[in-house]
Amino acid sequence: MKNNTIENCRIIEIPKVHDERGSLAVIEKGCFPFEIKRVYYLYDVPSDAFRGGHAHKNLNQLLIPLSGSFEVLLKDGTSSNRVLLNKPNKGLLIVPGIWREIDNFSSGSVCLVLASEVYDETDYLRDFNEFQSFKG
Ligand code: T46
Repeated sequence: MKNNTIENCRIIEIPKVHDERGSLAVIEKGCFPFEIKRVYYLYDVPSDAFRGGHAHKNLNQLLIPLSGSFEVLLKDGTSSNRVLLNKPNKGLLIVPGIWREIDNFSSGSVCLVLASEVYDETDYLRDFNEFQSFKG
């Protein structure tokens, strides 16, 4: 977990069915490499808001821009990468041991998060120095 790098984070395309009535995206077992234990979502986010600013020790997550767009800055202690999420059928897999900062929310955006574990505050690294020590 602590050895994960930003290379282990990737965009996952969610299968969709499109016809003249619109699109239907399907998330089911096997779509991505963890079982879902929790689902939450960010909404009514002001465009100048800054979310995240932490890492998780053991949590896998898939962030999906259900509506609108936002950006995710990923850091592994050595490298960083900024990812724009703006397609509701393209989610960002964030593996454990990766610092993330989320900003540039468009008006009305909704960020759906599928998570591999239930909420546990002790899983958070909310201080960047603590994160760097964790990464060794
Ligand atoms: C992440 C981004 C996308 C709960 O009580 N239960 C929960 O499941 C979560 C996620 C949070 N909380 C409480 C903890 C805080 O008192 O809600 C408050 C806000 O949480 P936080 O500051 O962690 O929110 P974000 O938006 O900065 O980060 C959250 C996730 O924590 C994080 O893993 O990647 O959404």
